[in-house]
Amino acid sequence: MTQEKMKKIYDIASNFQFEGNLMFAEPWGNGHINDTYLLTYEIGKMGYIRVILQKMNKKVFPRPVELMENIVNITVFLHKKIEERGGNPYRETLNVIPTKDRMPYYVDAEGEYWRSFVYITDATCYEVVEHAEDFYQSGLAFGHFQCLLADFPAEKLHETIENFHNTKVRMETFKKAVEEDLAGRACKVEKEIQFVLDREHEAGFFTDLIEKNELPIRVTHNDTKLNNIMIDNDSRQGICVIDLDTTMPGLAMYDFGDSIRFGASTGEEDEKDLNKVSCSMELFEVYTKGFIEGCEGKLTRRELELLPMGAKIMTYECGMRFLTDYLQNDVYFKTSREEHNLDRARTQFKLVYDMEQKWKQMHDIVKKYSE
Ligand code: GN1
Ligand code: MG
Repeated sequence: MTQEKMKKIYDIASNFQFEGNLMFAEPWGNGHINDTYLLTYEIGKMGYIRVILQKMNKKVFPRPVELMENIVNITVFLHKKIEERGGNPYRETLNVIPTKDRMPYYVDAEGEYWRSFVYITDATCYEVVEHAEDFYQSGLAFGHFQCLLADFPAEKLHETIENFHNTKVRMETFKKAVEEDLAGRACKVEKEIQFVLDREHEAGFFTDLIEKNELPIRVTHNDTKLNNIMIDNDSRQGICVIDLDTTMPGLAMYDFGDSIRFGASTGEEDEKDLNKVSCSMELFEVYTKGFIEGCEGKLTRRELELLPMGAKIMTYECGMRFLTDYLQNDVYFKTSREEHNLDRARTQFKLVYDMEQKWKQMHDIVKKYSE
């Protein structure tokens, strides 16, 4: 970090209810949206304490006040539930650290919004599944998260990003991006554009069912990547679900599907060598088992049947979003190389294609755990 950036972080940090002396600040994690830092404080003779400080992305989340209201409501609700069940509410949910003015966010001189969370020690976020058991644990934890929030008053939640998993609307945005071709890149990705268009008839699959009131709307996380879960280093349990920015009313299939697209892939999300990318049926199976168990019997027969569709549509949608961003000159997701978004889009399309080949197998696996 530059000296200037470091100074800025120190200034921002001084507005929060932190105690002790700030010793270090370092960039943290691999999120594509917000800027995250890990701060280490020394408190007298008690040793070191760490906290997370995060600058929220205002372009992606235009209403940060509403967003933080959601997060406070969700985390306070989870904190109580976990306590009642005899768990550790400082490890099993995020906890917001307020500012000195007792606000859940701080607005700096440039109008940027910052927030802070208790840091969860001795736990790790993984970018790829190293042990199948960890992926099972993440399924269990995301299923459990949905379950804990089953009686959360959903009407209290603001929609932080409108139409977030409305694949039909995502398709319209994609087609507009192709037409406008702002970055002049469309000619380089004709094959990928065609891949999306060939499957256009599936884009409205879930939105149509929602319109017809055929599926239960639940409070879902909506961004259930493996790296949005912390796995305890000792017990190897999925200890805490993080990145709650998109927790909103949604479908169980979204949460199942987004986990599969990221965690059941044999390659990283931005892998350039597509030969390394496929949807592992072994990983699909362990996640399915974990997620269904974590939901504690709350999923309806129809929801269970639609889990494979959730995987396919979430992967398709995400690939479409990466390609849209590539066409729009990389304005949404953080990138660190010229074709980063294109590489990401390609892995997603490879996965969609692979799922299409393994469609029957995916259904058989879901059936096996749905009895
Ligand atoms: C973003 O913030 P992060 O990195 O967990 C994105 C997700 C995408 C994901 C792709 C608010 O998640 O929707 O699926 O990147 N979050 C938002 O890796 O757009
Ligand atoms: Mg994240």
